[in-house]
Amino acid sequence: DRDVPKDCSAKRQRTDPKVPPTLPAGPSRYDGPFPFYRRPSEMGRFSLDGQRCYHGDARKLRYYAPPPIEGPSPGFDLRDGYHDRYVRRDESIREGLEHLLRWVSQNRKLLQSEDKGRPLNADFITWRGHLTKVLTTPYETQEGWLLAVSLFRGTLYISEVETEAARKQREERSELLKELTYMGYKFEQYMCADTPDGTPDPTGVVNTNEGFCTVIRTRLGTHSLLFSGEVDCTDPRSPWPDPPSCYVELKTSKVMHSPAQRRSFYRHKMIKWWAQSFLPGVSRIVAGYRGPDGTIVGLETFETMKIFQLIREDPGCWKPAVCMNFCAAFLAFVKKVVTEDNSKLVHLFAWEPGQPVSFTVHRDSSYTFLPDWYVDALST
Ligand code: 0WD
Ligand code: CA
Repeated sequence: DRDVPKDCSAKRQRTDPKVPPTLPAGPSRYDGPFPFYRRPSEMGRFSLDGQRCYHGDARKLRYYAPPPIEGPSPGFDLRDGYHDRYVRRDESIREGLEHLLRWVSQNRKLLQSEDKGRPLNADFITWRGHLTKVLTTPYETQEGWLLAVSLFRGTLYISEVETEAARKQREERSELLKELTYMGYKFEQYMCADTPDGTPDPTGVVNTNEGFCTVIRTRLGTHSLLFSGEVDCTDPRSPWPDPPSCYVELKTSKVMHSPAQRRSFYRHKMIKWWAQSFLPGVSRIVAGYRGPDGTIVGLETFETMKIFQLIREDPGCWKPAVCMNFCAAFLAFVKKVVTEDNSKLVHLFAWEPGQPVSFTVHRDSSYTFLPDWYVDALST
């Protein structure tokens, strides 16, 4: 009796093969040195046009064209055109990885590996936005996520599944929130031109079907990653002329009036901005501050690599290393769990604030997300 350790039941839980493993997500466990993250390199680009059609080129890339630095505050009216010059993408259409997979299938030669059983030289293929959610998980207190994973010919594909809560929020979005979403796109129109030396045309239509995406290759610890992300514009006069460093991310946020407001902005909003731009190596984020009347009252540029210096002074703030270490741990967890190579098999990883990451297994179900055309294309 005396030899039986007191915590044997807890220990059995952790090692019993019949109990599915989970991954803790609290920040304390991931506090440590910043992990290896290879400088992201651009492998390719594609565009989505006004009808949401794919083109394997940069036709929808726009050029950063800010107002002159000197001179009055811009006064851009972000509400202009909301009722009469707005074409909204149908958000009920779930595209999954479709456009990214089209790029991959058309650029297989660029991704070829030595390994015969593995046509693509990447451990993971996903959208950048999905990885952003993983990075911010240790500090997220509001929204959970669902990520579907399939292992197909040696590569793990990650595709987000909308949670019930997110669907409800999307369907019940208030008029105010809809207008705020539009205002973000309108800001892009005020700040971007169609040609390197052009000027913005705020009289045009805002069409959110349009987009330009960069395809990035990098490595986090032992995980090679291929992901794509939508990019707002490139700066033809950037101090770092090559992509992805020359890209600029545009954001809008409510104008701040006190140090407390700024601290809260750093703690809760900046983490998302940082994660989104750090992942693909976008070097600058330009914030447009909204006044109460919906006009821009000021601009501020953040260098992505310097954001950690802004937050370091605040002991209650998030840490970039925690975000990256958690992401590396999550990818290792996925690799350990998903070992059956089967395009129809889906492991659904689920996370809710305050909980560890867990998963469920789905065979030949509605969760299957790799399209037949893609599976066929990569099997030949
Ligand atoms: O089918 C879907 N529900 C999703 C499609 C979910 C997530 C992404 N996508 C696709 C779309 O094809 C989109 O073009 O991803 C692309 C963007 O991918 P991303 O860069 O990985 O996503 P993210 O970093 O979350 O967002 C970047 C920008 C956003 O800018 P802001 O400044 O708001 O972060 O892409 C736009 C948005 O302008 N965006 C979307 N555009 C179309 N459909 C979507 C979406 N669902 N989500 C963000
Ligand atoms: Ca943006």
